[in-house]
Amino acid sequence: MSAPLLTSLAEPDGDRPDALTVAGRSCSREALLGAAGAVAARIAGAPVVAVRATPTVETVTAVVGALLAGVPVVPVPPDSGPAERDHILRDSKAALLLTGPQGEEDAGREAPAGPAGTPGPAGAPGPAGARGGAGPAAPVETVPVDLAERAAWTGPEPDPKATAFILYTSGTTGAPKGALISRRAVAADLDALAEAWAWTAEDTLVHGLPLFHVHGLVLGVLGALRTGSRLVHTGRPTPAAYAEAGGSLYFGVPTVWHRVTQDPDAARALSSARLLVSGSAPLPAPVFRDLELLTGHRPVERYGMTETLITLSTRADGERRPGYVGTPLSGIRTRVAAEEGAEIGELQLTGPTLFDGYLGRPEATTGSYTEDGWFRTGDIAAIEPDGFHRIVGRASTDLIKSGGYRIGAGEVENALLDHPAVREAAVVGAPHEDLGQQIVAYVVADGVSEAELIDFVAGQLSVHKRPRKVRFLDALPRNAMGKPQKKLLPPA
Ligand code: MLC
Ligand code: AMP
Repeated sequence: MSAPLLTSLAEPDGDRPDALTVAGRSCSREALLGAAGAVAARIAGAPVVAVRATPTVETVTAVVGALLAGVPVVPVPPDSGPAERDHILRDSKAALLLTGPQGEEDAGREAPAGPAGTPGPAGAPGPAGARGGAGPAAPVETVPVDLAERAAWTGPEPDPKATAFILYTSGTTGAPKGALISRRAVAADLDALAEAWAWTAEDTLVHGLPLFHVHGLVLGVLGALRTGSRLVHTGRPTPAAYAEAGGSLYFGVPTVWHRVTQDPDAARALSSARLLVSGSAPLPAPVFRDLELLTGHRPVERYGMTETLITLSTRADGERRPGYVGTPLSGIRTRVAAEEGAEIGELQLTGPTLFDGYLGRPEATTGSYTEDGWFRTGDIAAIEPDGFHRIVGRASTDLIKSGGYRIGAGEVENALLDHPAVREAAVVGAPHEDLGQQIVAYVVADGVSEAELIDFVAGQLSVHKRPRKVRFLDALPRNAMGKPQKKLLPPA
């Protein structure tokens, strides 16, 4: 049984002024705990709370406050446009939205409903903007997080089975689904990772990943708070910022590590680190080798999913092999469902870090498990005789990984089809040296430019879901049944 989720929050060095730094602003654990206590007091009893997940100390404070109060957190990507933000707020039924200082970063994308405690008028577009889909718009109250506030939170420790996070994640079709992640799953995962990576309060963790996904938020914030390590969030994951931060433990997606290898001076500055960790997408073998050449470190690779948290990893005290994501973390069991005689097949998992289903989608939840109760990752993998796992690819080409972000082709296609000039759309992930895959859209449309369509998608969904290229066709290739044949699309 794991210790309560936020056990190490006030320890060690509670008054060290730079225990937590986000985008250049620092605070002590004591200050974080006090400000989070004030958040907890304001939101206690709410069924769920959304957090506008900018890379700020306020976001960390909001998340910690909600976890103290036992209120499930729904992180909202700060650059999400109205279609995506409305879906998340509506689907999660969040009535409160915790934010940093208004207008701090992406001013103009979000109009607050009114001052704190004053919900916008029912039915009026509040912070959720123009709501798509059926049903009236629910008012969402914007609650600013004030770092100067202090309150000692004395509420009881929430049930470990309770939901810590509702993380919205893309499937192959339709809008993102809310994955329910329990407190005990988070605790079990962080403890298993701490063991595998020898991660302790002696470490300084550095990364600059977004605070609305497992990687940056669960590992990158709660991991530091649970192990007691210092955290430096660089705001953006740039090579220069990583080099300057002087940490011992670094997290990055492969795109970040690729960019580090393109900046040899920054890369060399990471030689003094203890461990470089890559995850969220396949780390190309040449990037692994360049990192080793420049930093002297063979990176640790770990594999995970929103629905399972991190389940496989190489270890601080073990072999690290390019192209391999290591062995199961403590408590995780894996199997490969291969056809007779084949070595590769779908990777399936069980263990304490698995999610509790998709919010309000029992059929999707059931469909993500085998009949005998193993979670179906949708990733194709092979397990070597020595237990090392290799991820070969995804079963469906309609789930794209670009820059470590998971993007459903269907969601982008639907956004494109919402443009009046677009009659047909097919979206694919094309191989890309830096992003792993880049989103390419094939459309049948008249009187609209590539740039207009890219901006249109960026305006509706999160900016990272925009196509990087748009190709115009006279018709999509289809089979005799009329189904689009993505394999027959011309090269990007
Ligand atoms: C560009 N921009 C636009 C635009 N085009 N804005 C509006 N409209 C347009 N048409 C702006 C962006 O807003 C941003 O501006 C800037 O351009 C750059 O955006 P980008 O091109 O998307 O950034 P890029 O450099 O490509 O990002 C690379 C990256 C990013 C690596 C930094 O992809 C990233 O952070 N990836 C991490 C994803 C992640 O954490 N995944 C984990 C999932 S959990 P501005 O103003 O903002 O600069 C998981 C589980 C596990 O997978 O195993 O971990
Ligand atoms: P997400 O739900 O955004 O967390 O994305 C999960 C997906 O990312 C997995 O299903 C994999 O396809 C991919 N992924 C994560 N880590 C790795 C890795 N180390 N190697 C290859 N693919 C990975």
